[in-house]
Amino acid sequence: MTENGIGAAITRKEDFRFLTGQGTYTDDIIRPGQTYAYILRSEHAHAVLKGVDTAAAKGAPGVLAVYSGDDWDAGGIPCGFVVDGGPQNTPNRPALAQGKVRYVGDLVAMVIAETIAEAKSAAEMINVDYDPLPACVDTATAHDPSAPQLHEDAPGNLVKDWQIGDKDATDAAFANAHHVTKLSIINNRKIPNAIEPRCSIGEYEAGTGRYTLYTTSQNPHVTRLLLAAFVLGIPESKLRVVSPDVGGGFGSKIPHYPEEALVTWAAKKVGRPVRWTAERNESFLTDTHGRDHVTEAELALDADGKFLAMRVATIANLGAYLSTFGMLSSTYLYGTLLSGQYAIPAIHCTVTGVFTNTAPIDAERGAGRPEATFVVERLVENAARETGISPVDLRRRNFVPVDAFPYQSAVVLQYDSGDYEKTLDAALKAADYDGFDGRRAESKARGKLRGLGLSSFIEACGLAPSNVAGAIGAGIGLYESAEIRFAPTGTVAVYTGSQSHGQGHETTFAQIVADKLGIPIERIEVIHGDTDRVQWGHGTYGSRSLSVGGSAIALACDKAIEKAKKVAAHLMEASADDIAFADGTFTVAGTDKSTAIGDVIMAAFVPHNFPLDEMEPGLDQRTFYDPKNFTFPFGCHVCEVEVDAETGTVEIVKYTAVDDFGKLINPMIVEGQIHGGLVHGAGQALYEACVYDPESGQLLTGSYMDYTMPRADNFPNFDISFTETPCPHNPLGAKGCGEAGAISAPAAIMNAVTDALGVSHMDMPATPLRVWQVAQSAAAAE
Ligand code: MCN
Repeated sequence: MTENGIGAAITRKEDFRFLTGQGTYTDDIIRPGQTYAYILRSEHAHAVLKGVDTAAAKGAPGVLAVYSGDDWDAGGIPCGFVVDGGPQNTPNRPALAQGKVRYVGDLVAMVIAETIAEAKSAAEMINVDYDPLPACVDTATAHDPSAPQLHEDAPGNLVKDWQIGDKDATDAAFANAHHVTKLSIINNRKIPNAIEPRCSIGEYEAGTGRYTLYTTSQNPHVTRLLLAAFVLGIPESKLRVVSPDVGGGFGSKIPHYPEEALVTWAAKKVGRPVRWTAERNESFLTDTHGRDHVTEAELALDADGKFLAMRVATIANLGAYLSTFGMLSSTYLYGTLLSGQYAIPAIHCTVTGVFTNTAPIDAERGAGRPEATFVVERLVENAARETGISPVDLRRRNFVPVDAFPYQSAVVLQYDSGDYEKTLDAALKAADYDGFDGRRAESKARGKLRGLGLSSFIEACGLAPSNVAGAIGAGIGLYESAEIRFAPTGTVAVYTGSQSHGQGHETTFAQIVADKLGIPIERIEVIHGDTDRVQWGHGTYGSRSLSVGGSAIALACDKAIEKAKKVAAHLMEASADDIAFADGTFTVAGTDKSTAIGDVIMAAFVPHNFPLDEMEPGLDQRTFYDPKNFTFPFGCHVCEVEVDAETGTVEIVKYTAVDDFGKLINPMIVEGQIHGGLVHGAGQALYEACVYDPESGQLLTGSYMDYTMPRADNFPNFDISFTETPCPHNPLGAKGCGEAGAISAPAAIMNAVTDALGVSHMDMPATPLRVWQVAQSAAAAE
């Protein structure tokens, strides 16, 4: 193995600049002549916008321009995903509200001034005439005829009624079931809370007619496409989008936001760069939120505990406007995952997508798959408790067997590879499952309730085969690109269409190249995030960067090796067919001739005596890799909690995760991703709740005083290990890992909490107040 190549747990190359404060985030970029934008936002959840008087603000000191919806003359902010190609209600969304505001934080006016203080002061002089309307914030009732209506062209606040699976087969299976387990589930709305707030700087160069947008994006090319083609109506070549270092996103930096359009549009109008940086309260109010489902779910079993069918009906809150990929998480990334690790012959799922007077919803770490896993794993756990079959046995009885792969589920997906018993067995052993009764008794002796919960999860990641993306309604294909460029002295630049925002791509992608080419990792640079420098790419989400983007890099390396073999053959006066390559050295079969890759690279740049009619100079290569299928990582997580029934506090005392991501490129980075994902999922299960006032539609949890984020001292050391079942269809054999923790943890934790409390269900987050109430009721019922 090449030193620091695939499999090496090396520290991250990018961390030196991050840890020494030398990263370049969007807000660090200073442009000559820059101006500052402040966005005046709606204080009402729902109101008619009768007038926006900007006259006084326009005359305020330092002010260069003030715009309201009346001034917005560009296109609406587009939605990039129309489920199944339509029909879908997708009302127009101007960058500044016109006629109505639809959530607290909706954009009403933009002030541009010499300083941010002047912009803010001037915004106070804007007189907005609102006629408040009743707000609709409740997911469960948004579709009721009596609910306040948000959009004229979306009757009943309906985005779309969607379904998947075979209804008749499912109903028939339920009719013959021996036992049916039912659950009503609220999957709580989350606010992603990336550490770096959103920031966008727009710039216009009159001489060339070119715009530049510096922005906090997970997918700069997608932003360029949407902004150029749909909003500004300019050729894509007239817009450069740069996303430098990005400080976390968790999905919230996927969408194309109105603020990005506004600063770019306004830069031409004011003739100077315009910058906008979100304050933390704006992040709470206006970053896209995640989850927010209300679900009725049922699982049908026969007398032997075999699953017969699953029936799920979900209302999914999409917020006030459709965000770029709004409906994707609630439909295809949700309904198709409802088979979990199990062979379930019939599944039927309906999803009713609704508008409400809340911030738009889009992908949030896991995006649909945590919601699906929660439904499946809570149903399975409860079915075990109700039938008296142990949760372990019930899972074993229903797992997709190891010889059934590729496995065609009842909801479209074909699982690539898996060995579910293996992760279950490993997790039970690592968690000392057999010793749990003893630990529970010991907790009881101390007056504490101890519970254990399992989650055997699956996810579909590595988004996505382009033909599937197209078939379900995405406006783009989802291949990924890589270009590998050499310099004469043997350094390598790797241009990737994905966009790291904390995942460590500069390290892991360089490891792939080091491994493939036998070049030291210090001589490899990974470049992303600039549409002028990098070929078209789709960015980072859906844990796709390694399995799709990394595969593209591996294939580009293979192409470069093929070309280099010809150069090496020329240098060593041999036939290219006789050249072998390993660990950075080309050899001629059957001889002791060899030449190092560094010499071959140099020779490719100095083709003094190349047979030019047979071989071009240079080694650079580009690949567009379109995966054949998603990858299907899986695992088994075991959580143990201790509950104090007196105070309602829940402590995670033991967390064991055995995951399978196929081949690991950097086990240390993968562990870090698991840590982050688990904490993300634990946040949803125990701490984080985004709450809007049901009457006024005000966000009640709009600051860290009200919205509880998990902290390091909430957790024990996680026990993390891996099994390795390679992905059979990508060149690395690797599956994605970035979301797994967030997908699995909520179910494992809530299975443990309900086990401790001896109740069949409680809603997330299991806050002390809720747990205390449930514990009191449970005690009273005894
Ligand atoms: N990796 C590996 N071996 C594997 C799989 C992955 O070494 N078998 C490495 C990859 O090379 C990469 C990292 O692990 O360095 C994550 O890879 P992958 O699973 O492909 O996920 P992405 O890079 O596409 O990241 C997206 C995913 C998502 S969808 C969210 S949301 C998320 C996340 O990753 N948001 C994050 N992790 C985050 N981490 C940070 N710090 N900040 C965020 O906002």
